[in-house]
Amino acid sequence: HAADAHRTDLMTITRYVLNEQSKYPESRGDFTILLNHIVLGCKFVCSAVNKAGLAKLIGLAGETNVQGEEQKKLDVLSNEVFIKSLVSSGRTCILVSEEDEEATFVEPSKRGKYCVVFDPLDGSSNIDCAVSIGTIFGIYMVKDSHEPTLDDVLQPGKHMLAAGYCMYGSSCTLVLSTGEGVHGFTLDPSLGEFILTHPDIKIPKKGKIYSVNEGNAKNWDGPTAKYALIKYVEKCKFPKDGSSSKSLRYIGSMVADVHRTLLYGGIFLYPADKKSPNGKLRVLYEVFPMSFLTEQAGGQAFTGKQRALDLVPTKIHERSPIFLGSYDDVEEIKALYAAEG
Ligand code: AHM
Ligand code: MG
Repeated sequence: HAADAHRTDLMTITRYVLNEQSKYPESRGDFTILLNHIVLGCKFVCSAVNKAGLAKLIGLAGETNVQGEEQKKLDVLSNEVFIKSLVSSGRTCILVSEEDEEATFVEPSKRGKYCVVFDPLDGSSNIDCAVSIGTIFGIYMVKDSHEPTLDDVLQPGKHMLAAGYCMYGSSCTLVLSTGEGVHGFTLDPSLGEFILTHPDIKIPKKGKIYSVNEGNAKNWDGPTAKYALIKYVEKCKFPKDGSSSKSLRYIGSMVADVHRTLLYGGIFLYPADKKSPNGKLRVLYEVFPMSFLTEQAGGQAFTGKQRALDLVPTKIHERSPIFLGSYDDVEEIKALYAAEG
């Protein structure tokens, strides 16, 4: 039986990536090794997140908390685990993390050819109420591994080799694209393995959900952004063409909001506003990976000016507005921007 085959022939993420890489004769397993070290970081964060509410009692790593001992914040701890795991993989040369002001240049003896940009724990304001949070990552190839420079990571998103995120939600889900579609894996806690559960994710062409922090509307930056956006959300609520209104869903945790958008369709928006004139979300490790996945799933990602993946970042922590999701829904935003601009 097919179901039996699935139960006994487990497609782990490692097996999946090994299969995929074996299509390239020059592949020596480096990418698989790199990915395994990212996966290890995700498993650690998953386990730590599951214990977050207990941390004051038992400590994040499960050790008894000596009274008065300062516990490391979950995002700081997650960052350390990712950095150490990625360096020890021997496959990386430059690491850019949301948590660190400066990029990490791996010492020559441990250097490999990949650059990893990541946000180890995105949405951390949601930790204390146990709402879904996630890790986001993107992978570039260095040009010259003897002389890595910041220019190796200041590349447009379309140059990424792979991108993904891990969501610590009601289950732990890792979504990955190596440029050949988008695939979702769910952590089986009893095995400690990510198993392929969502092969070839395709975002619906048009969705019924919009996702934006509408409470910011007063601050939406004008005039283009402001009027285009106000028109858009008005249309979502009061469609004039007889179609039904859209539902609003906003978790305030990018990984969860984008994950839902990929699976159910619709649009996720984080525009510029008066407080954040370039938007809030970071180009390298938030906007790019999510835009890469959205395009790979058949959707679109737009900055208000251009295709998001065409953007060339000039600073590692640069921000950009982002509108991503179902093809048709993003098309509408683009039209409104063109009309107002
Ligand atoms: P963070 O990196 O400080 O956690 O902030 C990023 C998060 C995203 O996950 C989410 O999409 C966004 O901030 C929500 O912002 P807002 O609260 O302004 O709606
Ligand atoms: Mg973040």
